[in-house]
Amino acid sequence: MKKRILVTGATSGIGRATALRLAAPDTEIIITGRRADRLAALKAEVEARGAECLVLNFDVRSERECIENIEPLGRVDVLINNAGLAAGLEHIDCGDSADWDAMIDTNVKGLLYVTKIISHAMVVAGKGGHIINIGSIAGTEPYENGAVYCASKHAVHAISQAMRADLLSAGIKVGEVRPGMVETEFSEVRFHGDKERAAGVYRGVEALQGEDIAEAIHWMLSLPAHMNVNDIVLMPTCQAGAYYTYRK
Ligand code: NDP
Ligand code: 8X3
Repeated sequence: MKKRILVTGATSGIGRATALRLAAPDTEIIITGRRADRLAALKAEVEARGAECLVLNFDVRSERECIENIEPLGRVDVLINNAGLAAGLEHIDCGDSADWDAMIDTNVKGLLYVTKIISHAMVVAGKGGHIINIGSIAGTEPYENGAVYCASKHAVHAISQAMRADLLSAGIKVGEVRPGMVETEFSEVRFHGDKERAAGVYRGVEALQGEDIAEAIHWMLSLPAHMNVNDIVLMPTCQAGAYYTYRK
């Protein structure tokens, strides 16, 4: 039986790289996101690696859409909770509540909606499973201008630890990957499409790439049944924390 792996937010960056890294003849990769054209193109790439591929085009902020798309799947062996964003970078007194809603609704509530459906199916099936949440160094290091993004990733960190305990007796592994700077569309999204400002984030540094995070996820999934990686923090060599980046 093929291993069924669902990756949220597979249209770009870390999610896209992960879907491709995990694609193999013994897997079925379920790719999700809002941009249907990107999903269609990725499906062809995943299938070229010998995997089966199913596309689910929905918005994780809608619990109804999550239920309609995910519940009919039945068994899923691996869930990569990756869909997420930062929106805006300003002091709390100047923050935009639409940005706050987008981050909380996606990074926290969307992750919860997807996780509830899949973990419930895993518990009922009684065959274990593996869930990996993409957190961030922002999940333990709150930084200036990032109150709500950091709060959302603190929530992911707390949820990851609590759900590991909740799902322990069902033999479901729960891990978290907490990256530092990864060069994806993340900054372009954060700055509402301002490509030049986004490029500035990665100027003078060799940031991580989505493929680097995918490699860590592949390793976590490859370990024997009795081994679980709870938490992994990955940064580029030029970064030592949210406040410490060496630029050339
Ligand atoms: P990208 O912007 O490149 O990718 C984000 C992905 O999330 C896209 O596929 C996007 O798909 C999806 N997504 C966003 N909102 C929704 C939504 N409402 N419903 C469904 N899918 C959604 O960024 P990254 O790859 O960098 O980000 C992936 C994860 O990694 C995020 O959780 C982010 O917080 C985290 N992270 C990123 C870091 C970085 O430096 N880049 C560092 C630490 C953590 P679509 O728009 O098509 O719906
Ligand atoms: C993304 C990395 O440093 O912008 O989670 O919080 S950072």
